[in-house]
Order: sequence, then structure tokens, then C-alpha cells
Amino acid sequence: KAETWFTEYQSENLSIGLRINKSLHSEVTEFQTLDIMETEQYGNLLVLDGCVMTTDKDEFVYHEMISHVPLHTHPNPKRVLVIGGGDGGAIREIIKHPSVEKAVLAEIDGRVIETSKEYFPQIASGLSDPRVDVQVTDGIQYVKDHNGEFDVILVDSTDPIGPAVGLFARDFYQLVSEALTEDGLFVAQTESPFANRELIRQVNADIKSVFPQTHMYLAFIPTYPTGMWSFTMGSKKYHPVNDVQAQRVTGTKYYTTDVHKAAFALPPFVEELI
Ligand code: AG3
Repeated sequence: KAETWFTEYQSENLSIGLRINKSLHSEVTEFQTLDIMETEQYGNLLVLDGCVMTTDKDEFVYHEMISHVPLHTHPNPKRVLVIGGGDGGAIREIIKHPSVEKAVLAEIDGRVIETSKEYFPQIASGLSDPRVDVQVTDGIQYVKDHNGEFDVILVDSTDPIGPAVGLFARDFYQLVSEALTEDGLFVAQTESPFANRELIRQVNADIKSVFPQTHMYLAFIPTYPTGMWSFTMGSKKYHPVNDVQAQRVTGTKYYTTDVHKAAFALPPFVEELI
């Protein structure tokens, strides 16, 4: 077996390693380094600035949970925006909802979209759907220019370093709120409760100061730092547990209505952050 390993240094003292069969693609884009490798364990792997974004075999957890939880909280989501998420995984899940008329992808780095189409065809499959509008643009500018237009917004970003810094800020959550309809809601990926405690505390305080309701939920993602991952929802009206809608999509591998509800049950060491 090849002895080449990809290592993500998740902190000074922690890393995750994946055995690599071969490198498929490597470049420095206008915004970040972009690497795609074939791994023995998880299929193809997408890495941005040294951080695991997604793999063929565990992507369903993240993409189902970032999409189906907010879309089953809103009673009738018609217009949905994804900021980031250039691989297309969230879009693929969103367009499974029959109520969705339009899904916009606002991704800053067009190279992520192009290389995902080539190396992750299963993940990027939704990007060519007629309801999908792909915009290669700065998500912050995009929300500024689209007031009151979306029922649901997903922030499918990289870590709060590099091109995504501005997506973890109170000013941005305010713009997201303005881009939503009056009963709209949004979800952001908000890192690991083991590894990023201060960040989660700050993000929750910031979202709370903008939205009437803030709720955190968890999912198990084996290739992300510590495996325990958080998402935070800001909502103007609907409550993710009390207002949960009957499941509208079939064939999910992680999401069910029970998983949806259970994901909001937080262990005390996480609860104390919010
Ligand atoms: N968004 C990336 C989550 C952050 C992972 N962080 C890390 N590996 N340090 C996922 C993009 C998938 N659509």
C-alpha cells in the first residue's frame, strides 16, 4: 500500500490522517489552496487551505444536516440561498424539496465549483438543475443586494480564517436577516464544540443579538476536527423542534424527523456555551 498520508493539523496538538492513493488535483486559486485526493478510506477528498471540506463517503451527514434541518423547520421554503458550498452538496439536498422554486449558490471561488463538477460528480449533481442559479460572487455582497428575498439561507463556509472570516461576524448576520423574508430562518456551520469553544460562544451571542430565536444542533462528521460538529440556526418565527415539519424527502442516510429533533438536545458541556 502507498505510504502517502494527508494530514490536517486541527490544532497544535491534534491532527487527522487519511491514507492517500493518489493526488488528483492541486492548485492555488485566487482565494485559497485547493487539493483533491483519492483516499483509501473515504473516497475522493476535497481540501481547502489544508482543511477537509468533504469526502465522498461522509459528505451525506453534513449536507443532509445543513439543509434538511432548516428546510423542515420552515413550513413552505420556496427561495433558498447557499453562501459558500461550491461543491454543490447542500444544493443537491435543497432541490429535493418540492416547495423549492429557486436555489441560489453564492460561492466566491469559481474553481471550487469547476473542480467539484469534475471530481465529485455525485455531490455537484444538483448544480445543473433548472431551479438552481449559480453565482460566482462574494456572499456578503450578494446578501447586501438581495433584501427580503429568501425563506432560508445556509452559510456553508470554510473555517473562520481566509476567505470566510467575514461570514462569522455580527454585521454579516444582520445582512442575512435583512435578506430573509419576515418569517425566514438561516443556518451556519459553526465548528466543533470541543475545538472551537470561544468561537461558538461568540457566534451564538452575535446571532442572538440579531434574531428572535437562536438554536444550536449537532451532527457526527468523522472527517472534521473531533468529529462532533455544530450548526447554529437564527430564526425569525419558526422553532426547529416545536414547528418541525413531516419529512418531505426520501432516501436520506442520516436525516430523519427523530434525528432532526434529537440533534437539538445538547450535552451540558455544549449547552453552557450558548
Ligand atoms: N464546510 C467546511 C466545514 C469546515 C471544516 N473544517 C475543518 N476541516 N477544519 C464544508 C463544505 C462542504 N460543502
